[in-house]
Amino acid sequence: MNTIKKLSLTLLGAFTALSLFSGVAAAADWRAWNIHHDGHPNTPAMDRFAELVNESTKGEIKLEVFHGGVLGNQPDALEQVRIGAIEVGNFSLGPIGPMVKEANLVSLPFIFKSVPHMFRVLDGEGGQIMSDAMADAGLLPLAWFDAGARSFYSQKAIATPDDVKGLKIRVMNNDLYTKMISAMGGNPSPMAFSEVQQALKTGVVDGAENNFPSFKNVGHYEVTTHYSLSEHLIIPECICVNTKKFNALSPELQAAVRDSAEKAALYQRELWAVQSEQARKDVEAAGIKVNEIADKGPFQSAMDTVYADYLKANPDMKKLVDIARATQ
Ligand code: BDP
Repeated sequence: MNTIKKLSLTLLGAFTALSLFSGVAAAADWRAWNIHHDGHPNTPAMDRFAELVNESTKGEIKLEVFHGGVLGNQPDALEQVRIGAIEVGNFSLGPIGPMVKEANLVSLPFIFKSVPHMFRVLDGEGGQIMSDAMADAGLLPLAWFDAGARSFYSQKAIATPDDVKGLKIRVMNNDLYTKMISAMGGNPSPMAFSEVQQALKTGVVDGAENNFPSFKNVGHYEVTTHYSLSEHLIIPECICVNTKKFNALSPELQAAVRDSAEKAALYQRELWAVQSEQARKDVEAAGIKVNEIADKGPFQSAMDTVYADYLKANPDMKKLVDIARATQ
């Protein structure tokens, strides 16, 4: 061994001993993924989460949020969090469904009666089963965000499932969504969120579906004319953390991170309530025609085959579906 190597090994040994016995935990740099930009309620909520983590852990965890999906598209970012290359993110449970079967409960169209109903399911036994399965898959949910309901938008009003017939509709990556569109006679087109505006603009797709804040924030309203309140999916979002990294923290740090996420989620829900109303007003002011759908019955019946096929292929999911349906 040459002298330089010997010297550096000695130094390394001394340094390790020092940090082991000094009692000071090394500060961890954590990165958070967020797909949204300024002007979307989740962006300040994630900033608040980072502030709270940095304050309450007294800098032992230094969390930096990367907005606008700069760390990658959502399915990729989810994989990154699962392996711990990114520590934490604000994710929709939609693209988590293909990775964690139990999380797919929320991607069954019309499974929830309303957003409050969704939160009641999440806060009960159903939510616990989903959380445990997500944590086992490396995506531990710390808190839930409101993401309202998703409805269709395109160049024409949609009032019945028949109006979807023949339309090419962008969906998030999840087989349940492609089946949902096919069951209405449409052509599903799974695509990354960042590509949707251009696809709508150039006619690569005829329509898409989302909530008002996302419809507005990334300019989909600039390239469509009608927003039809089908409200076919009510999908919660999480602040999800890499399970191993979270479990490796001291109980005190775990409590601080969890508490920060819960506070950030309460803030997000307040922002959501105000800003989703405002987003609707803004797109209407910009010329979007919003149509109510008084009878959603035909959309719901069109989903019978989706449920039947899904439960046939995943009989163990019946328990969660029953829990959601039995929740008042
Ligand atoms: C938004 C969600 C975001 C999804 C996006 C989409 O907040 O996580 O990536 O929809 O449609 O509402 O891809």
